[in-house]
Order: sequence, then structure tokens, then C-alpha cells
Amino acid sequence: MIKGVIFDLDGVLVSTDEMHFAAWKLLAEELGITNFTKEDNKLQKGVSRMESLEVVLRKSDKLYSEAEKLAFAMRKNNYYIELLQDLTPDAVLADVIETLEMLRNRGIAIAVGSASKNTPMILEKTGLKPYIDQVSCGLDTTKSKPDPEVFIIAAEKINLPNEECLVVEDSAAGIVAAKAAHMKSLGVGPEYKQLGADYESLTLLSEVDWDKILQG
Ligand code: B16
Ligand code: MG
Repeated sequence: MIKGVIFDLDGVLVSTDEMHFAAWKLLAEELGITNFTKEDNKLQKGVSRMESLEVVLRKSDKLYSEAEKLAFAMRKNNYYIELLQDLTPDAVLADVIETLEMLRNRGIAIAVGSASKNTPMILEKTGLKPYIDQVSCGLDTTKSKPDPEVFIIAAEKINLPNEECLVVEDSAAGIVAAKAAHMKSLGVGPEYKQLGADYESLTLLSEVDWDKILQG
């Protein structure tokens, strides 16, 4: 029986993935990398900021020190935060609010499990905060997806055993993390078929067969 749902943020609840891409693309160009593409960006989904930077630097033949890498990651985050200033409730993906309300009405605890250290700001600016019971994000963790830490902390925060939680994810790293935490998983987004989740859906979240999924 599923009693809690842990939602990934970027690409599941909100469309911030485009802003991540724009910020990384800008940094890449400043570093002389002109061929950073959407395909490369797919490898950054769900993984930490520093791992995402490595995806960019793989396209460069230059070697950088750890200090330089930290400065690059900070620079990208500043670009990203600048873009986040324009974030409004319009960035909330279709059907998300209806789904969160439906789950709450059914007594399901709702958590966010995101690698992003910008999660609090994103929830605030999009108006999603009142719909979420607990947040576990990059500010709480020491290891990033595919490590299950972010979801284990989310389950602890909503006071549920891992086995009673469902993870909703758009990244392969997130589905691996859910499985490692012994949680059920629902794969969504454009890559949903390739994620290896227990349940898959390309349709709107409210059209998912929640009766079946919540029965676990
Ligand atoms: P930040 P999620 C992830 O969010 C993004 O998918 C990933 O591309 C990003 O590198 C990571 O957050 C860290 O984000 O730089 O804002 O701390 O999909 O786990 O909600
Ligand atoms: Mg995501």
C-alpha cells in the first residue's frame, strides 16, 4: 500500500529543465565549447551540479583544476538563478496542482525529492510550497542520485517506511535511486520508456491509474 508520493522537481513538477540547459549552454560557450547540445543535457538530468559540469567539460580538451571547476559551477548557478527570477506559477507542469490536491484528499503524504539546491526558491516562486508536506533536496544530502539518500531522507521526513513510498521521476538516475531505496517508481517525461520504472506514463499526471499504483 502506497502512503506517500515523492516527486522529483525539475522535469516532473516544474519546467526548469529549459533554464538549466540555457545556463549550461552559456557557460559552455564561454569555455569555448560550441557543440553542447540537448542530447548532452539529457545526461545532466537528476544528477548533481558538479556532475553536470563534468558532462559539459567532457566536450573540452582542456584540463581544469578543482578550484576552477567550483568557480565554473558557481558561475552556471548564478546564470540559472538569474533565469529563475522570472519563474512564475506558469512553470508548473500541466495537471500537477490537480494531482497534488487529489493525492492530499486521499490522505497521501507528499514530498519533493530533488537534487537541486535551488528547490526552496523554485517551490516559493511557482506557488507549489503549500501543496508539499516535506522537502528533501540537494541542501539535505551528501550524495546525489543514483544514490538513494535524497529519497530515504524524504521518506523519513514524511514518517513512512521506504516500501510505502512511490517516487515520480523523469531521470534514469532517479529511478535507479528509487529502486535502491526499495521504493516503487513512476517514470514520466519524454524519456519515460527508457527509465526502467515500475510504472510508466507519458500522459497527464491526473490520467495515471492512481487507484492501481496506490494499492502498491
Ligand atoms: P542545482 P531534479 C536536478 O533537479 C536537475 O535535474 C539537474 O540537472 C541538476 O544538476 C540538479 O538538480 C542540481 O541542481 O544546480 O539547482 O542544485 O531533477 O533532481 O529535481
Ligand atoms: Mg528531474
